[in-house]
This record gives sequence, structure tokens and C-alpha cells, in this order.
Amino acid sequence: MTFKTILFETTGGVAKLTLNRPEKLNSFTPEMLGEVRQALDQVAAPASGVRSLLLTGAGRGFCGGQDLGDRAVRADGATPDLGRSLDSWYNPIILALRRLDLPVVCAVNGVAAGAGANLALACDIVLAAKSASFIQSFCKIGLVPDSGGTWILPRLVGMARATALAMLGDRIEASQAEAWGLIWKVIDDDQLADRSLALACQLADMPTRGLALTKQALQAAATNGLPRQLDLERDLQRRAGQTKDYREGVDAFLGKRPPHFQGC
Ligand code: LHQ
Repeated sequence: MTFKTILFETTGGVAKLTLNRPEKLNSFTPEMLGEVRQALDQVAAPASGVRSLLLTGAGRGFCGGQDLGDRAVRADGATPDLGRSLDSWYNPIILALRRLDLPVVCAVNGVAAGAGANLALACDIVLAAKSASFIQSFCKIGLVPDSGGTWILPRLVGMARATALAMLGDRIEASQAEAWGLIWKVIDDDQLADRSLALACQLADMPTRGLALTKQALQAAATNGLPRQLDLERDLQRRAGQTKDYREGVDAFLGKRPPHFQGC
């Protein structure tokens, strides 16, 4: 399948999705949203062979959020239904990323604004170039943080910082984002591409089912109390214990050799 607004390739179990409208800082048009969705569907397909996903942006930005060029008030004064945009595109993409049964690495190569910032934060492990930044720019145009922003920000950085980020729309540098726990790590600009790919490859060689079950458990912890979470860990661990990769991990440990995981 060929795409116009994204680059998408799969090599050795790693799928790489690059947002590719660099002249507009990879801001989202309906076409790009549709292509991202299609690519995620391909990654999620049972026979895809994909064991990790790397998401990044082309050029100097990661993603400027919704393309505001599409949102100018029309000549007839009608305003677009933003709720419908969220229902049709943004929300399914965020949920698809969270529900993918494999780890998703985001390499934030430059500014991530609005829905672009929250797309990055929906990924499992977020790396950012030293020069990258995060902006909850919604408040500057009268909107509410969407694409999961109001859900993930307080969970990552606490309510005080989440509120200020959402209400002020300040630009947060990558180093600040790392210090606050908004992202995993800052990487020198010239090393981001290599280091993020290496991380995606490392994850693709790991026990994919176990990582997918871990992802499920961590996400459920956001809403579960401890007793329910303990039950969930029991159920997921039971499933993890039935995988070939668990047997391989134990055999390799006892045999004092490196494991070779198949992802099942
Ligand atoms: C853009 C954009 C952009 C168009 C850069 N649109 N052109 C909303 C509605 C509907 C439903 C769902 O949810 C949403 C969620 C949202 O995402 S709302 C938030 C939308 N995004 C923003 O408000 C951010 C707007 N962009 C900016 O504030 C700046 O461009 C940032 C801070 C991201 C980067 O600033 P600079 O580094 O100074 O770059 P720049 O502003 O010069 O941008 C470079 C080009 O990219 C420029 O085009 P031009 O033709 O003038 O060179 C920008 O117009 C274009 N661009 N973001 N969202």
C-alpha cells in the first residue's frame, strides 16, 4: 500500500511510521489521519509479524496537531463539528496505539503541539531530541486538550503541572519533560534516529506477548484498585506463563545462554 502523507515500512519485526508533511510540521489533515489509521491496522493484523512500532516525524517538527488551515471559519459562517473529528479520527488512533499488542516507541524529533503532543504521550516509551518541545496549545485557540491529554497529563506529571500545562500552553523543553516524567529520555539530536530504532529493535527481540500483557496491566492500573489489579496480574501472569517465550526465557537462563524469543 502506498501512502502520500506518511512513510511506512516494516523491517525485521519493526514497523516504522513517519508523519511526513514536514512543510506544515506534520500537522494532521483528514488524509493523514486516515493513512495513520490504515498503517496502525496493518501493524495490528495478526499475521503482520510486527513486534514493535516506531513512530516519528519527518523534518524539524514531530507534529503540529490538527492542521488549522483546514479549520478556518467558512464563508457561510458554519463551524466544523470538532467532536465528529475526534470520534472519526483522533480517538480511534489513540485507542489503537494503546491497544496494540506490542510496544510502541515514539521518537519526538522536534516540536509536538496540540494533538501531536498527546499522540506522542499515548505511546509506550517516548524519546525526544534535545531540541524537541511539547506544547498543549489547545488553550491558545479556545479548545480543550484532546487526544487523551486530559487523561494522560495528570497521570504522568500530577494535577498541578497538568493544569498549568493545559491552561497556559507553555512550551516545555525536552529536558524539562524528562525531568517531570512526561517522557522517558532525552537524546542528542544527531543520535535520536539511531537510538530510537535500536530501542525498537531491542523490543522486537523481546517476548512480545509478555510485553503486551504488561502494557495491558499498566493501563488497567490507571483505574483499578489494588485488589482488582492483583487479580488482573494473576490472570495475565497465567497467560504469560503459557507462552513459548516464558519457557525459552527459563531454559536460556538455566542453560546460561542468550534467549531467542519468538514473540509467542
Ligand atoms: C501549521 C500547523 C498547524 C497548520 C505548524 N496547522 N499549519 C483540533 C481540532 C479538531 C479536532 C481535533 O483536535 C484538534 C486538536 C489540535 O491539535 S488543536 C491544536 C492545533 N495546533 C496548534 O494550535 C499549533 C499551531 N502551531 C504552532 O503554534 C506553531 O507552528 C508551533 C509552535 C507548533 C511551531 O512553531 P514554529 O517552530 O515557529 O514553526 P511555524 O509556526 O513557523 O510553522 C512552520 C510551518 O508549519 C508554518 O507554515 P508556513 O507555510 O507559514 O511556513 C506553519 O503555519 C505550519 N504549521 N503547525 N497546526
